[in-house]
Amino acid sequence: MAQHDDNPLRDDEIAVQEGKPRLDRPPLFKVVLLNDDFTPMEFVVEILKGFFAMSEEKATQVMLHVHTRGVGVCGVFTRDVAETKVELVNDYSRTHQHPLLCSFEEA
Ligand code: TYC
Repeated sequence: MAQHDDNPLRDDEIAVQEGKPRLDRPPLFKVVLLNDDFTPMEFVVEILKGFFAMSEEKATQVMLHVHTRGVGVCGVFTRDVAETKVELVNDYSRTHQHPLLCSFEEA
């Protein structure tokens, strides 16, 4: 019996439980830009291109949406990425002395 249990090729008696097929997805957050009366349109377009990898055309479209509607989505990210983007954008705007506000909310 010992002989037969010790045989490394005999694995047919081990019960194997399959794992759950996937992990839950992490919560996602929308990074948004708010309109104001002072930040130049070109600066907002530069932000959308530089921090959110938008083309000139897409960035102009999103900037005009924010300009007319008051708020617009720049992208959807996990919490850490959203927090970092908001901090980088707000720091950059402050450095250039523009009041542009970026924030995030659960998607
Ligand atoms: N309203 C600004 C202007 O007329 C432009 C602007 C657009 C500012 C989007 C902020 O998030 C913003 N110069």
